[in-house]
Amino acid sequence: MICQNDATGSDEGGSSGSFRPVLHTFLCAGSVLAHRYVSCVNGAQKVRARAGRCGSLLSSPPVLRRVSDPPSSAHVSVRWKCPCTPDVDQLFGAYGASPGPGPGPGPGRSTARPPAKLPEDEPDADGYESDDCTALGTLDFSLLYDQENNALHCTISKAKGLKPMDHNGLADPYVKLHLLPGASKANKLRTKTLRNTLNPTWNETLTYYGITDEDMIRKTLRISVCDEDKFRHNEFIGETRVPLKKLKPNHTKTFSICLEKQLPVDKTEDKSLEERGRILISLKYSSQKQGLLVGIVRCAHLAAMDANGYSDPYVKTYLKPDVDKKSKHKTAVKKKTLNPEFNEEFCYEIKHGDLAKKTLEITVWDYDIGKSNDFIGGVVLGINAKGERLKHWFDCLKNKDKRIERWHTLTNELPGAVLSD
Ligand SMILES: [Ca+2]
Ligand SMILES: [Ca+2]
Ligand SMILES: [Ca+2]
Repeated sequence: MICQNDATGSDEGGSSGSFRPVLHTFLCAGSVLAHRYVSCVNGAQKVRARAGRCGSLLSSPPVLRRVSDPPSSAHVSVRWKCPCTPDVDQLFGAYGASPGPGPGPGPGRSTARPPAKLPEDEPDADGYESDDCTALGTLDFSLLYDQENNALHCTISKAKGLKPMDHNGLADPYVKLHLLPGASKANKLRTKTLRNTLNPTWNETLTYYGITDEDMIRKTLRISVCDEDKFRHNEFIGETRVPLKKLKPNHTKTFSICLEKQLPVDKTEDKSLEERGRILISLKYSSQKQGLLVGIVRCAHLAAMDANGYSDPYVKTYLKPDVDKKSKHKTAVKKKTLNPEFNEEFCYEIKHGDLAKKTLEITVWDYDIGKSNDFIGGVVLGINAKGERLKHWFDCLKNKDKRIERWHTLTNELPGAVLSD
């Protein structure tokens, strides 16, 4: 059967037939997801063809926009509703963690215009409930999720009345942050140490980059205060935990809490997939180049794979299935860093209609001299992926010639991947 997608053809010409190969493929595979995808794309194509001078509106369907985004001039008063939106919502709603807008409320979703008078610095009502309050001390901090830049800013202000940990009746406190669940090394940030005090003032902001809306629903920030010791192990003083779903996007929340004893690690934590850091990937299907442009922008908080506490990261990409073994691309190696910037882009020449069947596999490695390189982590984008990974792939397929950049979590395992360098 030959159903070639006419790559150079205009949108008007036979748009209803242009996706038949994809439809055929997926119907054969019995994939409901794919069927929805195809009907969605077809629908969007038809509308685009009919749209005439409204084309600019349609080139960025609102399904891609966060509701909290400030309206651009093209979106001032018209909220164009893609006929496929219900399908898209249904598709992604199944994964429960879609950051995209849609009907109905959902966790991590903000309103288009937040109420004008939200209290900016409302102390956490849950504070001061613990019996350990007087024993371990209190901690003041504030958290801000910057949704647009995928950053979680944690400002550690001060502690008061910390438990004495040293012979001189004082302590040398610092604050440690962990994102749970996650690999400890890749997720750990800390303040400086302040010497000989039980009432330290840090006023230090620690930032996690590459935080997604999915993280904000799923993750908990663990904040612990420790005493630094020169000649023995540092000692734990107390901690607190903040489920990130308690935070509203783009809204600073101030906490004043009593430190608690070390809380047992949640047994329900999924240990099978360990987090190894974050990667910022851009995708664009270029109709001019007839190919998928994969941008490896940068990584953040990578796991350390060398004895010096760093890695020498580089990134490899494959577009699978890779029958000709020609799909491998590699970035340059960045020496001794856990936050490398790559800014490299690879082009996979492929017809748009064939792309839906493919899977993009991205792995991050630590380059080592004299032995085989260490696998740091990876991520797979495709129609069989879930959550943000599926949504990114889907948005790329649906929006030709639009560069879409998203953060993804790297994990220590890839489904079905053969990990060899
Ligand atoms: Ca000490
Ligand atoms: Ca190594
Ligand atoms: Ca190395």
